[in-house]
Amino acid sequence: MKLELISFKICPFVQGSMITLLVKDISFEITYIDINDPPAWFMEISPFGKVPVLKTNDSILFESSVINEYLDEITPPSMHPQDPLQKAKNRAWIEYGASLNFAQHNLYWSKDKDEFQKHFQQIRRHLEKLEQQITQAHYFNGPELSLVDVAYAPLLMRFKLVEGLHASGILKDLPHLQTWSDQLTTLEPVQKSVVPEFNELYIGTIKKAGGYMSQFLA
Ligand SMILES: N[C@@H](CCC(=O)N[C@@H](CS)C(=O)NCC(=O)O)C(=O)O
Repeated sequence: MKLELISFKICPFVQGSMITLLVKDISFEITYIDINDPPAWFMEISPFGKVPVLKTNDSILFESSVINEYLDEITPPSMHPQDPLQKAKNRAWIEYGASLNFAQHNLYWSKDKDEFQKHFQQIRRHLEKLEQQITQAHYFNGPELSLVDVAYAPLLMRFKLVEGLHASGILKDLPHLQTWSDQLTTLEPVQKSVVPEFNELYIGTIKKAGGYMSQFLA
C-alpha cells in the first residue's frame, strides 16, 4: 500500500505520526506544506485544514492519534496495551499530551512576560499531574515503547531544545519526566522524525513571532 504523509516541518502532531512510521518501519512518502499558506489541494483533502493527513491508496486519514492507531494496527505487534482498561487509560494520556502540545505553543508564543508566566503555571500544573503517572522504568508502560511515548516525544523534544537555550525550569523537580524525556529524545526514530534543520526552524519561528521568548533565543 502506498502511504503519503502530509507534513508541516515543525508540527508536533505530524512528528508523532513520523515517529510511528519510523518505529514501525513502514515505507512512506512525505510532502511538506506551509500550514500558514496551505495549497488549495490540501484544503480540499483535509477536513479541518490541519496536518497531519495520511493519504493511503484510496483514502484520506486525519487526526494524528487516529493515524497512529491505524499505522499501529496494520503492523503488529501493537504499541497499545491489550487490556481494554489499560488501552483506554493510554488513550486518555495521549489526549492529555495533545492538549499539552497546544499549551506549549501558547507558552513559547506568549506576547509578554505576564502571558508567559500564566501559561507557565498552567503547564506546570499539568506536568506535575503527568509526573505522577510516570511510575515505570524506561517508558510510559514499562520497557516497551507505546503510542503514549510517541505522543509525548515531540513535546519533550521542544522543551529540551528551548530549555537548552533559556532555562525556565519547566521540568524542574519532575525527575520522572526528566528521565522519560532523556529516554525518548535520544531514541533514533525520534531524532530522525524531524528535518535536519528542525532546531533552527523551530527557534526561528518563535523568534520571528517577536513575543516574550524571542529576546532569550539568540
Ligand atoms: N488534533 C489534531 C491537531 C493537528 C494540528 O493542530 N495541526 C496544526 C499544525 S501543528 C495545524 O494544522 N494547524 C492549522 C490550523 O489550525 O488551521 C491532530 O492531532 O492531528
